[in-house]
Amino acid sequence: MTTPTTGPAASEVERFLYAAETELLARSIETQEAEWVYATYITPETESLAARANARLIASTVDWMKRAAPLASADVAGPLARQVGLLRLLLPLVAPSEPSAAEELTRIVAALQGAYGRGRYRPRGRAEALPLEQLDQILKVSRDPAELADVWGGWHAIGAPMRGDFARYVELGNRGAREVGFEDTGAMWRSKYDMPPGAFAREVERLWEKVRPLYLSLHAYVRRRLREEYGETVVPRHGPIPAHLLGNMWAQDWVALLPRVAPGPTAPPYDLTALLGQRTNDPREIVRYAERFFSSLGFAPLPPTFWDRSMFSRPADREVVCHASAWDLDFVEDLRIKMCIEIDAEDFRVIHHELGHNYYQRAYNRQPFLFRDSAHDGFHEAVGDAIALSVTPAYLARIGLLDSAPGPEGDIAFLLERALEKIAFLPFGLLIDQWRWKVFSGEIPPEEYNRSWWELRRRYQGVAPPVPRGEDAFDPGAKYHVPANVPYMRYFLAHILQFQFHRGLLKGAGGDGPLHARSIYGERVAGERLERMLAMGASRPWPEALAALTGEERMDAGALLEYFAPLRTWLDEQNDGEELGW
Ligand code: X8Z
Ligand code: ZN
Repeated sequence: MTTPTTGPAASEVERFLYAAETELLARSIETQEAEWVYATYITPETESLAARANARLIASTVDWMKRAAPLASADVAGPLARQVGLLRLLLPLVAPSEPSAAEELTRIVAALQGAYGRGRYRPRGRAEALPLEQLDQILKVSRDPAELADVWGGWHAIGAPMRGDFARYVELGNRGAREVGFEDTGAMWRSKYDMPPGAFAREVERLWEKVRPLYLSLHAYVRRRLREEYGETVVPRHGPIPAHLLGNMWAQDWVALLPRVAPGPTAPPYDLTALLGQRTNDPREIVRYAERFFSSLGFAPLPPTFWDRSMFSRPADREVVCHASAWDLDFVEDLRIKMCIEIDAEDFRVIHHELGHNYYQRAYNRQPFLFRDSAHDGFHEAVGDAIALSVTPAYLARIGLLDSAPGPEGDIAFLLERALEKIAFLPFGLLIDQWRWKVFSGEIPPEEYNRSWWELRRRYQGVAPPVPRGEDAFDPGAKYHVPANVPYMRYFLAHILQFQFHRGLLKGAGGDGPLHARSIYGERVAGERLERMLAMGASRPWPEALAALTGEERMDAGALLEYFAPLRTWLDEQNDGEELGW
């Protein structure tokens, strides 16, 4: 390596980063505290506290970014240059430097989040307005298309009032992103993957093309079963599936349909919701199951403060943001989850997902502040899900939740359930940010927000709204991550990566058999390898982190396809005579 002849020396960059990280850590903690209080106690005052903390964090981050610009060309060793680069990508939103615009933007973002959290709807014929969890429950169990359409439309109405604020958020956020050198907020989001933003957009398309045939197969099978149930006037033979019939508010997870789409001989051999309900009505007990899984891999138990400070249930006396999330308030060990846990199979999975975040956060807590993050954001979302792939029927039997492990005759039902969760999700995971990227770039103007949303929903997912939706509605606002300003492509990536992690973790683990039947429960060697990757945080480009776990440097949908191979064969047989697509 050559000695730098121009530009600042490494020690100067080091001093700069030390000062920047010290201040940003303090500001970030302050913001997390305000955000936590707001999300667990929505009032006008907590909203304003959260907005102000965010404004201070953004201002300070932008200030450090601008001061870092002359250092970017510094010929210093890798880690310092990487930290300076990550500083530019620290926030999902940048406000314009003009104080009144920054104040307006942070106020809007907090208000949108609160509007979502307070959302309720009183379904026809009911006495009370219900929160999202209960509306979603109706979507899971009702088979009356009129009731389903009512509940679906009622929840989606919460989006309409957000439209103006959302358009303004796009405008102001873009101004901020341009001030710090990005084309727009979407380009900033696409820059977080150790490759040029254009290459990243192509990378997600590449992955989608690999899994699309499996999605088409699942879609055609489910459409036929729903057509048999509801009749061809409700579910068309060749068209998209009506979105209110899929057992989930956004048609992103179709697991609720399992009892109706699994035919007799492949009927689900057990009902995890019922098994959990027989054990306990205490949400903490359900969280303990997931904690014990991580312990079996060699991870230390969660700290006592986790149990004291987390929010596990919807409080009776105040408004909260129920959408599940995992936190690390001091960026060291003040780990928490915030979730309105229902004792059921879905939340059993979500808890594993959330704890994946917490164990990741703790594993990288000795890195410099700017490296206290995942290799890329899809990694953060994939860890807990990869663990949950090890929650096999044999594992459930091993921990005593099931009396005995079902034989391979249950495999198709099991894989169908997993596909209704994971494969159904893929196009949804992809399209949210396809939409937002175009919104941020201006390709989709405000007067086309809803039309373009449904065009993408139809193109990728093959679903359609129960009634025509015009520009008086703003349906993206009815999905948490849009008002909450959380990028979404991470979940698409995680749905590919988690299978790759699962396959990688199993290398060298005991036992054999097909991917879907294997579990890393109790496998210390797998646990050590996982810990090593998690502890890297964001210190190295993500291909290196991926290689540490799997030996592979590219994201690869092959593990997912291998996992579902037996189901693919079965679906294709079932689809004989069906036309795929819409
Ligand atoms: O938002 C989440 C997690 C919190 S990080 C519960 N997920 C996405 C969603 O609910 O839409 C997990 C899967 C997709
Ligand atoms: Zn998550």
